[in-house]
Amino acid sequence: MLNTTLNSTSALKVNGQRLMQMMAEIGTIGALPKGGVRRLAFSPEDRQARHQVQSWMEAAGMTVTIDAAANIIGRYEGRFPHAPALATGSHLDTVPNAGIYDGTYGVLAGVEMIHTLHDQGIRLDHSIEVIVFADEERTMIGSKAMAGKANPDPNFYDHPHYEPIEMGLNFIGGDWSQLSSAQRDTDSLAAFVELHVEQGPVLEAVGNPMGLVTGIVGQRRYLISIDGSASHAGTTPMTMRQDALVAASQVILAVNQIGHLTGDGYGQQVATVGAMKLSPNVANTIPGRVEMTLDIRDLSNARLDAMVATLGKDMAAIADQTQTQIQIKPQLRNEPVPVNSHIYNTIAQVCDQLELPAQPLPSRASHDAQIIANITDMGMIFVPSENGISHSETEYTSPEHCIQGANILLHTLVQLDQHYRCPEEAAVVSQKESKV
Ligand code: HGY
Ligand code: MN
Ligand code: MN
Repeated sequence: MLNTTLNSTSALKVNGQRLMQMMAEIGTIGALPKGGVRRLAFSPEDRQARHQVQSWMEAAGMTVTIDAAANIIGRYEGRFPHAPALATGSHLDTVPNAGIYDGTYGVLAGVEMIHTLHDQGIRLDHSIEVIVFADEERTMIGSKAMAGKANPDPNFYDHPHYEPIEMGLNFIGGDWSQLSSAQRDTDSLAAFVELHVEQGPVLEAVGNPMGLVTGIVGQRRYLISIDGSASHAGTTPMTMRQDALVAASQVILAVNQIGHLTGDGYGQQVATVGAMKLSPNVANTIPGRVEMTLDIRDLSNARLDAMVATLGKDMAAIADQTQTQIQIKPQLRNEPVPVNSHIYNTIAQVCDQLELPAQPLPSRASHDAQIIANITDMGMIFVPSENGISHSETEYTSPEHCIQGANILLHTLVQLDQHYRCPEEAAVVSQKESKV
């Protein structure tokens, strides 16, 4: 049991002002002129934000360690320190033109939750960990390594636009050569709950309730390369061209078509070409090579398999018709994951106790939580995103919703602390009983 009576915790509230102050301060690291941030994984800004959060973790009464995958682990000891810990967390790295909430909000709400417990002298039975996962936006190497799902071959993570992953990881305190040591046993965590902004329009469309996440979509990311032949734009007849950009444009339309499939449960899947690079990229030369990314998502692996198969057939026909070579290289694969039903019900119950309306919905963004679900029970809490916008400088969530979400996280972990028994406690209780 808590070292204070349970009803005293029901009045517990995070220090909203301190939370929003941390949000504002961290938003100055990598700040962009229009109010967003750029803190690419493994960048100096990423490292600076990580250092800042580590000092806030220490000020909140946590001990801080960094594992070989460069995950920051802030730990607030419980009464039974050898029992599996309860955990929360998210990421600090961002897409190039990001808002200040994606990932960062979940990390800082976790730090604020511990600071509140520490201020009140409250120790739960379980230790609590707040985890900052490394590079969530591109490779998810932090959570994948912790879950034992990282590819041990660093070349798998190679990408023409990024430095080798070994260098990046080492730059922020990891050690690629020891990556496997970051893997956690399935009995080292009792549960993991991630708090995150919704990044979509669902909650706002129904009056901005809190989000009870039911599951997280499957996601597959690829690098598509198209090779034709670069030659003179003036002297090469149209009938003699192997134009990589013409082929790429047909591939982009084929991707868009699988995104619009209907029937057989289709209708919520998404398919995106988000980045493209062509060479030699000059006006008077026919493009010889195009590299582009493919990102597809759905709640069903079977539909994702079918989308990949359909696109493969389309690309073979396009390559034949344009006399180009088209290759597709997997970059990332996340399985669709349901949340743990007990954690889901606990979050719903806490929203009810806090008199906060709540709405079930799937997460159509990926999160570290779906990777950590490989090693422990997982749940997610969403707060609304204004206009459903994210991965944009105009991303916004109100302070009121940020603070409500942090209170839901706090009370969810307090209740899970009672649900997941500590083996050591069982030993203490049985000792007491035997003395009677
Ligand atoms: O792509 C995603 O869903 C996440 O923001 N990394
Ligand atoms: Mn995120
Ligand atoms: Mn993101």
